[in-house]
Amino acid sequence: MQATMHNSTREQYYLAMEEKYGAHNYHPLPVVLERGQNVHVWDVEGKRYFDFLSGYSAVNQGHCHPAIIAALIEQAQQLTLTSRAFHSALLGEYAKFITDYFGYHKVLPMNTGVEAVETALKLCRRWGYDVKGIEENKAVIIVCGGNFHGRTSTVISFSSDPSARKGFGPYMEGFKSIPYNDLAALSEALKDKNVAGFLVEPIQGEAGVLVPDEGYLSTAKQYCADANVLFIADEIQTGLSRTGKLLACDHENVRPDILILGKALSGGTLPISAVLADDPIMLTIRPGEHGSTYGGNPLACKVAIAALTVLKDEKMTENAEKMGELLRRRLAELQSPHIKLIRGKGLLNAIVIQHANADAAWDLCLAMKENGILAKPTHGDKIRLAPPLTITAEQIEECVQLIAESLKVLD
Ligand code: IF1
Repeated sequence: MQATMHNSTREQYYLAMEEKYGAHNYHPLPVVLERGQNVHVWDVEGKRYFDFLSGYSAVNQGHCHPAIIAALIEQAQQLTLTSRAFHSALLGEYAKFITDYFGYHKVLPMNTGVEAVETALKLCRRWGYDVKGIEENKAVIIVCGGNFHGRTSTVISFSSDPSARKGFGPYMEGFKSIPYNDLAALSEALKDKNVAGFLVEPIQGEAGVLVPDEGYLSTAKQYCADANVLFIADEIQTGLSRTGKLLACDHENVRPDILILGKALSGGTLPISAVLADDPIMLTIRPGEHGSTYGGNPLACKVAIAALTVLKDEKMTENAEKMGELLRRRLAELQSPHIKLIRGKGLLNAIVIQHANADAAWDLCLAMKENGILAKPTHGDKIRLAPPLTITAEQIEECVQLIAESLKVLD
């Protein structure tokens, strides 16, 4: 059992209630939060923390961004849900806004990220049959080892992580897994004429912020085009300015055939996701063939417009680029014997811990919590460092000092 620090009575009260009445499907850091504002969150004892997880990149705009909350409140008092049985004034406005914003013909609005991934897979298969001419039920979609695309039964079917898929079979067919960042493996897999698409994270988040080689995405896109295969980018975590470009694919000027967005599309207020594609792909799904109760609801439309607007108006992409450079540089200057690697793009970064103790990353996160900065390990020895994109240089400097102080716990 990993060590947890002393809990206060209020904290103990909330932890016990969650333990007793909530499913045990997570192992959170022992901290109970009750307020968030910009780069900070506060626990039930009123202690303030820098949030270096940002809701796994759902809070790029900072907690409770005033313009996003204002849009949420205004629309919540007007009309929240019509279902798609009827039209709403907001959906057309939002569809035009987001397709102009990213440069695609059409958008299919969904809610959670994994629903958008599932939607993209269905679109890809349908295109494979109706346009590419693949024999019915024979479509294959290439995925990468180390992927994380969500937790539905289909999506975990092609996960390479035993903890995500074990005991949830039988699994969905029609997926071929290849090593990430391996163009030879992609080229080989694309020889199969039944391949309809290639689903890839431009940077693998959960795997520990794995940044592929320069040129990987652009060459992969070219290979897919040559093989008449759809390049599907899952930008749920890497998109929306997180990596210092509007989309991580923009680092290589790659335009995905299908673009998947989620998380920060709502600025961390409610689940909003989207699939963007051009007509030859999007129109293969016809009325009544796909949807969801909340997909494209007026509240989500209004909030998403506000969330996308502030990214641009407040130059969060540029800030992510600059602050990410500063963060990685300052971390390197620590020359800590406990940090094996520092990697990332923009403000999607991770440090890889090297230490005899297998719980070192967890212990470091506990020490960081005590020092007022929240982060959590991924896959044991990696700690994701991903603050909101509104963070300032002074705050980066302060946080690096807090991390330096915390690293002493590993001495
Ligand atoms: C958890 C991970 C991150 C995602 C990408 C799709 C989805 C996600 C690239 C699905 C979601 C979340 C899920 C959340 C923790 C977090 C996560 F650790 F699980 F893997 F960020 F890396 N594509 N990622 O990152 O989106 O359906 O959740 O809205 O499940 O614990 P969702």
